[in-house]
Amino acid sequence: MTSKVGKRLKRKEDPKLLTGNGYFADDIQLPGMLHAAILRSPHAHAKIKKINTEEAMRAPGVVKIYTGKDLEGKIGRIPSSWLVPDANLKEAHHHPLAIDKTRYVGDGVAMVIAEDRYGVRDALSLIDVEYEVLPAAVNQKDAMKEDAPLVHDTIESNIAFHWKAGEVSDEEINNAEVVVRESFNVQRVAPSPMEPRSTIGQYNPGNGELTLWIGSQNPHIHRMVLAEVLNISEARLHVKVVDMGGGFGGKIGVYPDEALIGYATMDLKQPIKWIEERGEHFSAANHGRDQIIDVELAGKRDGTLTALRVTNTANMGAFLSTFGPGVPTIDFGLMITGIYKIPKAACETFGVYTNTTPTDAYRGAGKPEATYQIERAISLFAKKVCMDPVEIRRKNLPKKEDFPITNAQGLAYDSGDYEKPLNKALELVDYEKLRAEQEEKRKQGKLIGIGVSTYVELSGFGPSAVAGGIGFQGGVWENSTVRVHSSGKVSVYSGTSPHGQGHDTTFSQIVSEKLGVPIEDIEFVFSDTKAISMGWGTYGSRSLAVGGTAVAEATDRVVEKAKKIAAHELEVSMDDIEFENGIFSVKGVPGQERTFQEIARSANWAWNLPEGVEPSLEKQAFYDPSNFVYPFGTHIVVVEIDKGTGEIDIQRYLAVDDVGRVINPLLADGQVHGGIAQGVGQALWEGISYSETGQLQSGSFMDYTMPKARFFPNIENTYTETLSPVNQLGSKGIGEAGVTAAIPAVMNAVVDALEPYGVSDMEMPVTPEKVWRVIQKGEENN
Ligand code: MCN
Repeated sequence: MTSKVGKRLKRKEDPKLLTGNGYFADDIQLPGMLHAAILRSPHAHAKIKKINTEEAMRAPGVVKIYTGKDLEGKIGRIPSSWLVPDANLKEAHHHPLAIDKTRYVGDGVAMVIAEDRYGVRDALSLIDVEYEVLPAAVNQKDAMKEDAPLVHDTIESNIAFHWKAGEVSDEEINNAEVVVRESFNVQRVAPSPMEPRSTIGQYNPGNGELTLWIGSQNPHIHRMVLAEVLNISEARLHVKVVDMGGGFGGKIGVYPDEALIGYATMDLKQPIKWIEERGEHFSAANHGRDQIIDVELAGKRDGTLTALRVTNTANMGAFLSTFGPGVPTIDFGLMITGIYKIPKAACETFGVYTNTTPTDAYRGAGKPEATYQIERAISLFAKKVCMDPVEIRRKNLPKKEDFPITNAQGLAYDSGDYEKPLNKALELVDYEKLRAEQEEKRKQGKLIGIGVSTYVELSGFGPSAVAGGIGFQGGVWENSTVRVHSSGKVSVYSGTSPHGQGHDTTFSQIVSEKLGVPIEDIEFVFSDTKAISMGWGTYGSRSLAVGGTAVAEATDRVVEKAKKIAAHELEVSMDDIEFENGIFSVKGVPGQERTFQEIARSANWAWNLPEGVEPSLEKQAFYDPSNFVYPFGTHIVVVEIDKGTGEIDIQRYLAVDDVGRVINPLLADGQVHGGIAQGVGQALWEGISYSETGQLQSGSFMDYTMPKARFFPNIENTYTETLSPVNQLGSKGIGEAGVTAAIPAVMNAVVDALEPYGVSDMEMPVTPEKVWRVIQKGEENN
C-alpha cells in the first residue's frame, strides 16, 4: 500500500520526538568539550573605555577570554545579504564583538571559554567593563531627526537605506473623492522558538576541517557566509543541523556568535559549545517587524480603490542583519496593494539604524506588515463610504478571468480565484446571520466585533534571477538527489532544512506517489552541507514549492531511467512501458512486468544494462522556479470584549486558504494554526518594549506575553484549490499564510467591536489595559 499526495498522514518525524529520542544541539557531547558564554552590553549605546579580564581569567576552569580588540582583523565582518538596488544602502561594519562602542542592549563585548558550562557564566560576571553611557537612538522616526544620536560614527545619518518603488502623484491622492490617511505601527516582536540558538564547534587540525553544528534554518547559507568571515574554504567548513525546536525566521541570519565559536574552536583546537539562554534570545537574537507605516488610500465614493501611497519607516536595529533590508523593501514594498486591483501604488521605505537589536525576517517577513496596512486601510475606507467590509473587498478583487495579473508594483501573481475562499468563508460562518446577531447583541450592550481579511502573499522564494535583481546576494533555487539502493529503498537528499515543518513526511509522500515505494522505505537526508552539495534552506514558505519540486523532478528522472532498464529487460521499446504503483508493465501484455525493487537491483548491480545507460539509480535535480507562487484566502474572526476588564475573547476563527495542491492537509492545518497563533499574538499580546534610553523592558517571558493554547478557540480551517502553473505540484507555500491573514483579521474585529465608542484604529498589541481605557473613555463620553 503506497502513500499518496493529499493524504492526512501523521508525521514520520514525531514518534522519535514524542518519545524523548530527538537529538538537539544541547545533546551533543564531544570529548574535551569546552563551553562558551558571551558578555553582552547592558547599555543601548556606550563607549567601551576599558575591559579588565584579569579576575575572570583567574576563575576556575577559564581557558580563554576574547574581547573585540583581540579579534580585530582576525574575523571578517558579519555581512548583510541585501544590497537593495538604488537605495544608497550604507552597511555598517559589523564586528563579531564590539570594539570601541556597544550599540544595543545585547551587543557582544567579550567571550569567555571555560571547562564548565556553569563556571563560564560565573566568569562573565567577573569581567569588569568601564562604559561611558551615550544617548541612544531608539524610535526609528526620532532616529531620522538631525539631532538624533548617531548609531555609527562612520555613517553621516541613521538612514541605512532609502528605497522607492512606483509613483503616485499628490493629485492622484488629493483629488480623489475619498482618501483614508492613517499611520500603522507594526510593533517589534521576538521570534521565540522553543529552542534558542546554538553553535557547537569541532576542529580537526589534521585536515583543517571545522565542523559547526548551528541552530540554522539554512546551513548552506551559513557555510557560504561563515567560510568568508572565517577565511576558510567551503570544502573545509562542514555545517550541520540536528533536530531543531523551531526558528520562525530567527535562525535564518548569520550571527556574530556563530563566527565567534568557529574562530575560537580553530584557535583552541578543542570542541566548544554555546547554547543561547532565553534572556539572551530576547536581547541578542534578531527581532521581527518594527515598521511604522503611513498610508494614503484613495478611491471613489462607490468603493473603487484608485491609488495607494505608503511610507514605511523601518527600524533595522543597530546593524543590517542577513535578510533585514529585504523585509521592508521587497517583501513589503512590492506587496502593498495586497489582493486588490489598485491601478496606482507607490512605496517609499526608510531603513533606519537605531540602538536596538537588529531586526530580520520573522514569519511572513514584510508580507504580514503589507497585508496589515492594506487590510486595515480598506476597512477604514469601507466605513467612510458606508459599505460593508465584505462588499468593498469583493468590489476590488480581481476576477478569476483576469489572471495572470500583474500588481501595480510589477509582481505577476501566478494564479488566483479570490472569490472562491471568500464565498466559502462567508457561507461557513453564515455572515449575514453573524451580522444580525452582532446587531442584536450590541443592543444588549455587548461588544461584539467581526473582522474579515482577504489576503494574498508571496511565497516559494523564488526565481534566483529575480532575487538577484532585487538585491539579494545569493540564489534561491533548490537541489535534490534521489538515490535508490539495490534493495529498492530510497534516500532523498534535499537542500531545504526543516525544523518543525515536516518535510520528511510531505516530501516522502511526493516520492512515494511517484515511485510506488512505501513511505517507510524512504529516508530523508537534509541539513548537512557535506551530504548535500548546496541548498538555500527553509524560510519564505519556499520549501515545498521550490525544494519539493526539486525532489519531484529528481524522482521523475529516476523513473525515466528505470523505465529504460525495464524496457531492456522486458525486450520492448520504452514507449510500451507503463509504470504504476511501483510496477513496470508492458502495455497490453498482462504478466510481463518488473517491480520497482527488481529494477533498482538491476540498475545497481549493472549486470545487464541497456547500451549507454550508466550503473546506479540516482538522479539529481537543480530547480530554479520561473516565478514566486501566491497563496491567498479569507479569514474571518469574531471577538467579544469584556467591558469590565478589556479582555478580548476570540469566539470564532475561520480560515479558508488556497495554496494550490495540498500535499498533506494534516500538516498544512498545523502550519495554518501555528501561523494564526503568531498573528493573533502580534495583534493582542506580544511586543518587545524599549525605554526611551534603549533599555530592553521585555527581556523575559515575565514581560513578554506568548500566546498559549488556552487563549484560542478551536480554529476552523479549510481550503479551496487553485493550482499554480509555476511548478509541477501545482502547490504554493502555506507556512506564512496564517500569520499574514490573522493580524488584520483580528484587528479588524477588535476595532469593529469598539465601534460603538467611535474607535477607528488601535495600536497593537491591543492589551486588556489599552482596551479597558478606551472603554472607560467611551463610556464617559456616551
Ligand atoms: N505543505 C503542504 N501543501 C502545500 C504547502 C505546504 O502539504 N501546498 C507542507 C509542506 O510540505 C511542509 C509544510 O507544509 O511540510 C510547510 O511548507 P512551506 O509552506 O513550503 O513552508 P516551509 O517548509 O518553507 O517552512 C517555512 C515556514 C516559515 S517561513 C516559517 S517562519 C515557519 C513555518 O514555515 N517556521 C516554523 N512553520 C514553522 N513550523 C514550525 N513548527 N516551526 C517553525 O520554526
